[in-house]
Amino acid sequence: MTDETIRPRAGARRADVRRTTRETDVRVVLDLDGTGEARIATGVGFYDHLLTSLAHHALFDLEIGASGDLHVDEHHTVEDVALTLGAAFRRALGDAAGIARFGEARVPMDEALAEAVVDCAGRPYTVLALAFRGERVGALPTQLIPHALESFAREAGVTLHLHAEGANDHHVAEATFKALARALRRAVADDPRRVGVASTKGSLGGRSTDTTLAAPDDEDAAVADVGTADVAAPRAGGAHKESPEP
Ligand SMILES: [Mn+2]
Repeated sequence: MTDETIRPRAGARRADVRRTTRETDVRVVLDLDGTGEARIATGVGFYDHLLTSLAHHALFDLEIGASGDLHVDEHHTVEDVALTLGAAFRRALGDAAGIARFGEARVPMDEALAEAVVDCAGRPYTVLALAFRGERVGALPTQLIPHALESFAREAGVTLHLHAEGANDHHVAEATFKALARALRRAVADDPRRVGVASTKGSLGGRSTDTTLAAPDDEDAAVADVGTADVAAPRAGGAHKESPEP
């Protein structure tokens, strides 16, 4: 190997996570090194649209199947899909060795403009300023969009700063997910000059180079890590069940 930009991966960055509660049953299959192929079926059409856009612009392959208590409302389904996607992201990223760690992007959609800045360091935090004007876009209540992003960040162990404004809520939401996608794509990309993790601590948050990963500081943010079949889910009654790598 003479080209330093070609760094073989220790393993595929894929995860297959299932999360089941009395309210929802969610399965997420995620490949961080995909082509943007998405098959999303949450039962909430505009949410499918946003998640499809996320996968497409992040170049993640993403399959999401969810059946939830939509007869109650969209809340549990939207939240639990986001939690499961976050868990899959964290698991797929593994020890995060060799990645850029930080990413940012600004994406317009007609009159709307969104900015995303992310840190994939195992530190769940969200700062959101999303200027929605109405109560819903299609079947998705706009107030669930920040809730979904917070839920994703918590389980993914990602710091998210997202700002977006515009006259049309569909545009604001879509630009937000596209900006998030582009920022995540950059953050998880290889830094060919980086040996090990991009942290002076030597580990990123709860991640380490060991196969048994330490829990993050915030117990609420705990997710099933490598070798863990079941852990308590953040919302009552849930558990992640992670399929073994193929
Ligand atoms: Mn909730």
